[in-house]
Parts: sequence; structure tokens; C-alpha cells
Amino acid sequence: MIVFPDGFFWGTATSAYQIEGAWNEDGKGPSIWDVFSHTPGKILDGSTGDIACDHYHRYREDVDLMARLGLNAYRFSVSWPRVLPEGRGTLNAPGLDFYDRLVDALCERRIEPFVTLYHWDLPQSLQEQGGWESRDTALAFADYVSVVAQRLGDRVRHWITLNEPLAVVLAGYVLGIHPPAKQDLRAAVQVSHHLNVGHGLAVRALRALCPSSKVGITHVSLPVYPASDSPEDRAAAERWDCLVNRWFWEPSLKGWYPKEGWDMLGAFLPELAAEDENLLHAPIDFFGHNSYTRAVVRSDQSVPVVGAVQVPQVGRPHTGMGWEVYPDHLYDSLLRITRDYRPRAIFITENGAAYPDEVHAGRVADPQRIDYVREHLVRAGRAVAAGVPLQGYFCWSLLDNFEWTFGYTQRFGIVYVDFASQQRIVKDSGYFYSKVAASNGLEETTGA
Ligand code: GCO
Repeated sequence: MIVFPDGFFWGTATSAYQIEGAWNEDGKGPSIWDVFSHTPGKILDGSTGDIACDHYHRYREDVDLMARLGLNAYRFSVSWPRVLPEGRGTLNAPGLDFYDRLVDALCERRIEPFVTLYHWDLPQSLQEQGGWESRDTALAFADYVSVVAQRLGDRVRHWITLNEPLAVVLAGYVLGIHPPAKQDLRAAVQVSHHLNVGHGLAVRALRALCPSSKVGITHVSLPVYPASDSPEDRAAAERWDCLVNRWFWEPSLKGWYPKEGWDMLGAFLPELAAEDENLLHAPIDFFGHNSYTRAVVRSDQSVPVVGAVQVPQVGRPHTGMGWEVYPDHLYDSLLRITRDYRPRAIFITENGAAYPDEVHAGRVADPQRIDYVREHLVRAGRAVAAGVPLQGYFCWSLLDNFEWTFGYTQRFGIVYVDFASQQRIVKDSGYFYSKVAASNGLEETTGA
């Protein structure tokens, strides 16, 4: 039996744009995702987040569901343009009231709120003024964080400034598949820097307004393994890891960029303001770790900057997203983060899998997702036994939801959502997870 530490948080995670709907209700302003999803051809199934899971209207039912499953934590994000429709300036009181009611509903049921302040839905009006390419966006972010903290800070004890800066930069500015859909490495690096400035300013604001709460950031971890033992492939894996992981983690964990990354990005380095070095030194209380899969890479000097390519793992199991299932990555990365950075605490802020679920006679049997979650929890438990300061696990996701450019084609929930009727059905994985939470652990049935 693997037993997790006392007081361990068992939760689920969601984000505002993916579940709330009510995209233009009660004074909310448009976000870059509203504009992007309304642009024909951008979303696989032509859908939008206009309604999504209608959580804005059904949050009580959803919180009751968490309570019924016996979960003691919930990670959600606040929509910046719901609170400040223009990104700065005039407050939209009904928008802030929604989060106030949500936090109250959670607290009434003894579910600990973990609040993410930026999960990609930038106010469109800030995008029109340069978005994260402009340093002003980082300043506006800190002001918005202060507004939220002033209202919710008496009840919220865990704040997450940003969700996955890597994804913002890679999908938004390198691959060009998320808004603002650019392919511009110079802009990408500048944006990565301004996100760090925004994080640093937000940490300061939260420390000042909520001195007893804990502040962290959520990064995705994509553990990198060399395709062979050759020195070339091992060096390629180091470079990949540096640009995809360390470049994003180290500003928040060490206060500055890794030197190897700085050297590799030589031609694209960001413009810095005089106080930035100081601003990036903003120690965090916990590291939020999103973790789904790994990357296997080999050397390929024809690829600019990184000089490496990913090698598909043909013949291995993959989820509906096409992501390889390789649970050991979680153990490896938790140990590595602990060894290299000594964070005070770690939360797995996302882990989960999409599979094509179906309802049969009112039941959703999803044995693959149960396996996925179980195998990852076993690795998490082993990491705790090896000394990793892990204090919570958040399954992505509570509900099937709007999976960004994949629209509603990918179901990540432990609760099934019938998007036509908005009916929720707890999947078998939801009942499995509920048992894990109730026993604060699980049987180690895996031999792997
Ligand atoms: C991310 C985001 C989530 C996704 C989830 C599945 O990690 O990309 O935080 O919003 O929906 O990861 O792709």
C-alpha cells in the first residue's frame, strides 16, 4: 500500500476558458481565446468556449460533485477579462462576484481553493496593445492580481501566478497554433521574459496583500531522454531540456536564465529593463508541476537553435492526444526537480489523459484512464518515499471540456459531460480517484 503524507491535497484542475462558458455575460470582456475560437478554421471541430461546460451557471452542482467524490482541493483559474474587461482600469463587479461565490461554495464544503491567475485567456484589448510582447502587460497583470487578491485573499491560501509559460510561448509564438498565432523566435523569447516579469511582480503583490498565503507557479515538465547512448544524442537531450524545461523553470526557481540557454538563444535574447534582474528574484513557496508525457530526442544539426528532433515512440501506448504513456517520467522529474532546485513544496497541478469515452447504460467505463492515473500515482508515491516534498495531486480534469484547438474532441474528465444536455456522469475513473482520496493512498498493483 502506498500511503501519501497527512494533509495531502487530492483535487482536480480546470481552467476558466475551458469550462466556464458565459463568454460575454455580465460584463465580461473578450479574451484572445474568444477571438481566436471565433475565427473560422482555428478549432478542429469548429467549436468555441462560448458555452463549454456552462460552469459559470452550474458551479454549485460542480462543487457538489467534488464534495460527493470526497476531494479536498480544487484548482481553477480566474478569467482576467471577466474581472477587468479591458485588462486594466474599470472593474467588472459581477465577474469578481462569481469567483467570490465559487470560493465560498468550495470553503463551505471544505475544499481548498488553488487559484491560477493566468491560464492563457489574456484580455483581447491588451493583445491589441502588444500582449505579452509589451512589458506593460506584465505591469497590468500585477494590478489585476492585486484586485483578485484583495477580494479573495481572506479565503484563498494557495495562489498560482501563471500556468505553463512554455505553452504560452511555444504554442503562441513559435508554432503559431494558439493565439496570437505568431512564428517569431525573437518575440517568443521576449514574451518568455515578460511572463517572468509578470510573475515576479505578482509574487510581490501577493506577498504584500496576503502575507500568510502560499505562492507558486505552474510549469509543465517534459522530461527528455536521449534516443541512444551516443554523446551526440545525450548532448541533444541536454539542449532540448535546457530550452523546454530549464529556460522556463529556472527564472522562478533560481532567479535567472540558465547560461547554456542564454548562449543558445544568442541572436534572440530579450530586451531587459534595469530592475528585471531584481524582479526575477521572487522566491516561491511551491512548484506546480504539470506532467503528462516525456520526449525522446536525437541529435539533428539541421534544426536551428536546438539541433535536435523528437523521435516518435512507435509501438508504445499513447493517449487520445497522441502522447506516449510513460509513467516513469513522473518519478524521474520529481526527483530531478527536488535534487536540482530544492523547492519547499511540490504540487502535481495537472496529470491525466484523454480517451474516447462513451456512455453505455448510464455508465462510462474508462479502464485506460484508471490505469494511467494509477500508474502515475504509484510513481508519485515512490517519489514521496524517496524524499520529494510532494503535498498534493490534481487530476486534469474534473470535467470533459474545451481542449483548446482540439475543441470537444478530447475528453480529459473524470466526469463525463454530455455537451448537448450539460448532464454530468461520473466515470469509473472518478469513482477510482474518489477511493484513492478516501484512503489517502492506493495499492501498488503495478509490477512495472
Ligand atoms: C495544459 C493546460 C490544460 C490542458 C491540459 C491537456 O497543460 O496544456 O494546462 O489547459 O487542457 O494540459 O492538454
